[in-house]
Amino acid sequence: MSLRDLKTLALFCKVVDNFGDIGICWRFALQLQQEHGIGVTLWVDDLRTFKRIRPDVDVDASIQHIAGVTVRHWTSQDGEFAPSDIADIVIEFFAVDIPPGYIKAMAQCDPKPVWFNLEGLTAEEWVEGCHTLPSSHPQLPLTKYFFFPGFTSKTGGLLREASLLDERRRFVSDPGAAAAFLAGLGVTPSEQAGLKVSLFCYQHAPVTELFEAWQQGPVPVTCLVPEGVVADAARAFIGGEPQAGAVATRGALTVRIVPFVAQPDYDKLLWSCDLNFVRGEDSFVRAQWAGKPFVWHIYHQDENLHHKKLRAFLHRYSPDIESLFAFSLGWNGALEDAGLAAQWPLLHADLSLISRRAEEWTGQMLNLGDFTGNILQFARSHR
Ligand code: TRH
Repeated sequence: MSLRDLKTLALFCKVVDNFGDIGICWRFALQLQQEHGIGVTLWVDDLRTFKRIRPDVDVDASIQHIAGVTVRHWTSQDGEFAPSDIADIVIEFFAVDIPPGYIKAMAQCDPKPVWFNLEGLTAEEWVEGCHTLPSSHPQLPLTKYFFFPGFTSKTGGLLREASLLDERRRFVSDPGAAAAFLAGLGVTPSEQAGLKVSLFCYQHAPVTELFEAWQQGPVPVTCLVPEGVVADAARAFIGGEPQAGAVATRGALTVRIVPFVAQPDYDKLLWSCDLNFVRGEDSFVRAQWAGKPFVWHIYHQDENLHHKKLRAFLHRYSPDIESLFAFSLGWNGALEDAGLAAQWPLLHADLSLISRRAEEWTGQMLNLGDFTGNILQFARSHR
């Protein structure tokens, strides 16, 4: 049987909630195109959310080309497709249902495209038993493979651009880079002298409790909050509308609202801070590559399944750092009482230890290869 060239890829993305779906898909699409020369068509339903992380998106265009990627506005499940319309690799992100007409045309291809369902990132062990499992289509001669990102060699590893760590090393070794980047966000030199913390979390995080702990603490803290994040707690602290540029200092805490930056600059924000609060999946992974201490606010799931996922990650990442374990559980509502006022000084005292752990973890994750290289390698062996 002839082998199918793997020159084109169709990635279907539905923006379920927040920015993560499109954040991950855009990063993945760019890497496929820029590092592997693959012709990527990204089908995405919500162009307005996409524009927040990629400002040059045209929210009214049914098709557009951005940085070498073809972006199609995915507006319905209708549509007839011919085998010639079908990409060599077809990827459903987070198990979205792709248009039935597209699947029908996939079945008419010879050889067939390689078809994946990409799942969400979890540290739970069951993933290793499901990663790359095939699933036959009930009616059509097609096989779909389940592909999972992860933290072990029995998973697809983590998304990472080839140049990322070199870019980070250059940035952090240039003492003026962080100061200039933060100044560009409006952060003053005196604010930069404090413990710099970026805060990206969901609205339900115990932010007010954390602000109180910082405000009454002995350590000057400068908390940078991207515009639109935890607006209620930010508004209450600042005493005014939390738009970019708003700032207030109470006790040892300064809270500054910074712009919601384009995706590449978000890495620089993480690299410029001493401690990063991240959430969901993409910023969570970027914080791991930033090699700095981070606290993860996990995406909420029914029956508190997210607490199980959180514990699974903490057991892998920092089983022996009690302060990070306890603070993370409190931050995610996994304890009766978050107790952040008591937990914060313990976490702060361990920041050097946690920094060392962060760097070790980066090395461990590097050894897994990168998600994009891994999925292409699998596709080549299953076409
Ligand atoms: O926005 P999120 O909460 O997205 C979530 C998660 O991905 C979750 O796993 C998923 O199930 C849910 O969506 C549907 O968090 P996440 O994953 O960190 O995505 C945020 C994206 O926004 C990430 O790519 C970083 C980017 N970003 C910027 O580009 N600029 C910014 O200023 C900030 C704060 C974030």
